Amino acid sequence: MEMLNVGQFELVSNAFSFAIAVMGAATIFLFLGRSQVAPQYKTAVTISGIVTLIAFYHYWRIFDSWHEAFTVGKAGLEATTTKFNDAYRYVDWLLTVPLLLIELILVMRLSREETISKAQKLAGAAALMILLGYPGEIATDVGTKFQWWFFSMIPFLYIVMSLFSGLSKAINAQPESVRELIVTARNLTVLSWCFYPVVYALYFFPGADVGSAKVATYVQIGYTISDIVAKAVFGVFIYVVAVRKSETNA
Ligand code: RET
Repeated sequence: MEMLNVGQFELVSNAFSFAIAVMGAATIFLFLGRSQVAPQYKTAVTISGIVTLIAFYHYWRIFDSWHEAFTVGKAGLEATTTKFNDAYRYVDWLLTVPLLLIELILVMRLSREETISKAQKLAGAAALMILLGYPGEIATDVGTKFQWWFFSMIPFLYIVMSLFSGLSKAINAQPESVRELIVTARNLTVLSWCFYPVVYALYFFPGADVGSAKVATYVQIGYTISDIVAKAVFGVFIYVVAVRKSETNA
């Protein structure tokens, strides 16, 4: 791989550090906010807090791994013998992505059977999507990257389609005062999730080769911004939905 320059190294390092702060703060906010919502929404808010807590831990590890992989020498950035560990990110997603979907379903208060069946299908597809993406993330040639991207897109599109078609019935059954919020939560989920396959695909753009330091920098920053939106911003949003639903007794 082409060596990053010091500026790129520091930019990514600062993005990771920012993510640690956001995830930590969101965790505290969500755990404290639990007391503000009706009992039937406490689980959804707790899950939000657990998602940001898991991310807080992983960003800490990612930050450390980044600093172990490079040192700033007199002549610029140097690679150490330790490789940056991309697996922290994928382990994080493997845990948090199914949880985020369950959270979205829980806040809708569907029947028990519907909750279980939707949660199983969506969480299973989400886990499959992450597992299929990993071999491509660590691959060093575009062909292999593309192949796993394609495989991973299948469960991804299944999830997006289920969120739009399968859940629309459930959404229409929501009390009017919160329907719009739930639709926004669903849209925020889909929108924030769409960034991930695009960030991954930056390597496929014409002129961007797999070894490029610039693309590697964009990918790390792209995933970090996406994670902040998908976990912390989304978590706070779910909290707002829960507060609103608690007020209207829905
Ligand atoms: C990968 C591989 C390439 C194809 C696709 C991907 C999708 C990743 C997604 C990740 C979502 C993560 C979230 C984390 C927040 O906690 C794995 C990059 C489709 C959608 C929401």
